[in-house]
Amino acid sequence: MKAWWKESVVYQIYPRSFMDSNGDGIGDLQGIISKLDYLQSLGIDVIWLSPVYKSPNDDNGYDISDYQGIMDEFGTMGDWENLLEEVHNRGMKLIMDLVVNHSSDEHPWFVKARKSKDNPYRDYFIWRPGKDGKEPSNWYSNFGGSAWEYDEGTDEYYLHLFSKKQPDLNWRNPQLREEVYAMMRWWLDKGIDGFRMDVINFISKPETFEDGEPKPGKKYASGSKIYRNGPHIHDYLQEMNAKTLSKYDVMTVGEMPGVTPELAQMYTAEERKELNMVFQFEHMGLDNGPDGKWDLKPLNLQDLKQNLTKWQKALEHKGWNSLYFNNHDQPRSVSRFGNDKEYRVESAKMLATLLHMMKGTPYVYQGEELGMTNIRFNSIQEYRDIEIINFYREQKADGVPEEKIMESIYAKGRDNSRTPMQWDASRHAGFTTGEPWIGVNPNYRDINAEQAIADEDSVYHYYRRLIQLRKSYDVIVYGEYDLVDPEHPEIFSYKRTMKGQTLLVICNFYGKENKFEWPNEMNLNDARLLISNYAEQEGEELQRVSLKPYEARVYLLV
Ligand code: TEU
Ligand code: CA
Repeated sequence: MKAWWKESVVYQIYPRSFMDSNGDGIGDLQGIISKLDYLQSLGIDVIWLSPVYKSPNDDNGYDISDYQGIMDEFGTMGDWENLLEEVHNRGMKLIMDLVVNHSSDEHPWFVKARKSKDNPYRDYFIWRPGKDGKEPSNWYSNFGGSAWEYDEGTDEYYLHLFSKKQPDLNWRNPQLREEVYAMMRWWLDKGIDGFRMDVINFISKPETFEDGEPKPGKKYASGSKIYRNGPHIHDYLQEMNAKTLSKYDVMTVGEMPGVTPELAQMYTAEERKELNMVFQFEHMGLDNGPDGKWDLKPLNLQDLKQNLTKWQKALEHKGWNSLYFNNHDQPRSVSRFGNDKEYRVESAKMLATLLHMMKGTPYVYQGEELGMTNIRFNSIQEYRDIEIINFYREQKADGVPEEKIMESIYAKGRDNSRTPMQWDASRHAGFTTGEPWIGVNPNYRDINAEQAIADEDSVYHYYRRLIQLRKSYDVIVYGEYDLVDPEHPEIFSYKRTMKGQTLLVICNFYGKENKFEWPNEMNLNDARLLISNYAEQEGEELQRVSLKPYEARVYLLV
């Protein structure tokens, strides 16, 4: 079925780092408004706003203390209404981040819940007595330490899968669910166009909490097998859909670490009425070693080809994919999968081609369209992310050498994507007139929006053209996907087909020349080059093309 959200390109804004309008060093809503023309020129259709709600900022707004109020640092509800209106005036849409696996411990619900065991709000959260004087289970939190925090006042522990300032909400409680749905309707009635749902496949918890198996030498274990895609997850999502989403023409994307293609089919199948699409994480884990994200391992292209192809095929006729290489939790893709030194522009364009020609809704994370790169701060003091800081502390305590810890942080730390957006070559990249809350990447004099707009060959203009292509050719949105030349060790090639039209995408994933054999079944005489990151060569033999470092080409055959 056709749908506007299948034909859209989404742009993610991390408000704290996007644009500061008042010189306090923190991005804000008026700052975003001042850059809407920029986003419109880029051609994007939907803006996803990371959380702007009231928050003590233990996790930069992913710890919410008032779901219906705007964070003071970002502006007022008036500013937000202004933003929505200005987005709509430009023919774009706005989706909000819905963070309801947990709230902040400063949310009034939790403040009341911890008062006493018989407080009416107690059951909005997950409380358990200790087991033999210890935590109710040996689960670790995603940000380090135990997932349980002892509350002295009531002599029980509460569950927090993230920081201890992010207590998990108890979705078994129907009243809590109704409160969440009412809050969602309140935003939907204000005219927003949908939600991105934070770790939404974590909301269904078990009744009893069983210990996990700790890795050798470790005290705590993962509980993720139990809390991911938990027992009532589909019931909750269907209930949510019936009580909120179904009444509006909106889009939804559920963030789902640990989702499999089979489960994603269930979450996104139209007739099941749960979500439109999910963010899966398998391709983000292909460069993880056995000890998880900080354990560095080079990406094997075969793994990426197989994995993305598996997802493309699994959701081809059931459900829908979201396409992303970047977000506010991931390192910059040009540094991670491309080459941010000799071939920054070429490899950023290649990665964009690879992603945007696949079947699904593409997501662009702020600065990705400029080819922004990872950051290497000199000392841990300059980092801001709670996950990085906790990881550093734990590793230090375990006696891991500083250098090794920093290598992991340089490669995978979330602050890589959170340095301020690089607008121009002026002080602090034009992000703020004050002192930025986190350091600007020193390469802003060369990599910035002003420079990119002035240069027809920039990564920015390439994204603009990719986005325009999606608007011009239905085959890019709806065509079937098939991998081409699966065995090629250095080239990722695939085709898209629909109603006699074929699109051939060829991406050289490496910084050296590589040969590509034109597929026999495709008539190369009919091939027209739609886009490439290198100039087209007159009279070139297509039968066996030689691709330059990180070269990407898209042909249309009719
Ligand atoms: O992230 C969920 C998640 O599991 C990861 O991506 C996580 O952030 C971690 O970095 C993996 O190493 C979501 C948000 O996107 C993230 O910013 C929040 O910190 C987290 O939920 C808690 O709300
Ligand atoms: Ca500000």
